[in-house]
Amino acid sequence: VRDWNGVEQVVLRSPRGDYARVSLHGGQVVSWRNDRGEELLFTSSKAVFKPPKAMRGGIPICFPQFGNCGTLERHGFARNRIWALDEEHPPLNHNDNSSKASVDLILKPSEDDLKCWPHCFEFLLRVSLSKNGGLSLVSRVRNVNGKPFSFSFAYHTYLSVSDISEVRIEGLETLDYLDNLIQRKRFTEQGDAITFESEVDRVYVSSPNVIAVLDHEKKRTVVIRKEGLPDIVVWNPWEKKSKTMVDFGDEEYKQMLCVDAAAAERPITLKPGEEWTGKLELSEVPSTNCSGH
Ligand code: TA6
Repeated sequence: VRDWNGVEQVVLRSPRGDYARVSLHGGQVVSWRNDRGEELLFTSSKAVFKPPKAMRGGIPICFPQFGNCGTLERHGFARNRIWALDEEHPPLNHNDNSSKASVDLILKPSEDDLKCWPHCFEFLLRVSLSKNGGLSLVSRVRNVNGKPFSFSFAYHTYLSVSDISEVRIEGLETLDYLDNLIQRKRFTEQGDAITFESEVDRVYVSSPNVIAVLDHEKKRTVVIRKEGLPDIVVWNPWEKKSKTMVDFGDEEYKQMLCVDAAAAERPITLKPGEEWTGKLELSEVPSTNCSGH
């Protein structure tokens, strides 16, 4: 655990030299590097690190709301809060010859949170780095014996890519998607893989639990595995939209792609005492050619 700009961060390392850094601000993974020291997540060069505002990049946790609907701030308040280390499970390192280095963070609602979202929840987040450098995030949300409540959720994952026009996503073919650019109108994906030549902001619904993001230039594939999260949100603001965001460099849209494992179309409902688990696993696979995965 170390202090960074006044907020604690936890650094996880693998025996191979892979590395992840988790900030207690927002419970946000802010860096994930492979054993060659390459950064696999995007962080804007203009990212503003000013708690409580979320920092643009890494993997912000969108809870209890994904999107702009409703009364809460966009994507909910969890990513704008300071989380605590879960004392019951102190950070674990590989030198404890465990299979994973991991840290457990916890978020509970403040009085102010309960004013804008009057539900008693406990949110446990476990971030782990496996021996082969895979990154996993497990979220457990429990309804602490209040009234039933519903929430939407996303791991808002900013992947670093070499050139967005050379990137393709495999695994979402033939799925229905809601297009956020046209009032969430529903379409069916026709392509054999998703490629990018303009702004994209889509929720692919009822998606498979394994998809691949292939970066042709870097000869790299990031495999995304998920559980408990039916949807995949795909977002690239492209040039015009990115110029409207102060914390987004003008040309940076070319080096990023958000591929978010989410529960966005249909909220998740928990009865008192019930618990939901949502899991994300990211692994980097060097791709010799970018056709197969
Ligand atoms: O990922 C989809 C999305 O909802 C886009 O519509 C865009 O708003 C993006 O998230 C960024 O949201 P943020 O609050 O991180 O700037």
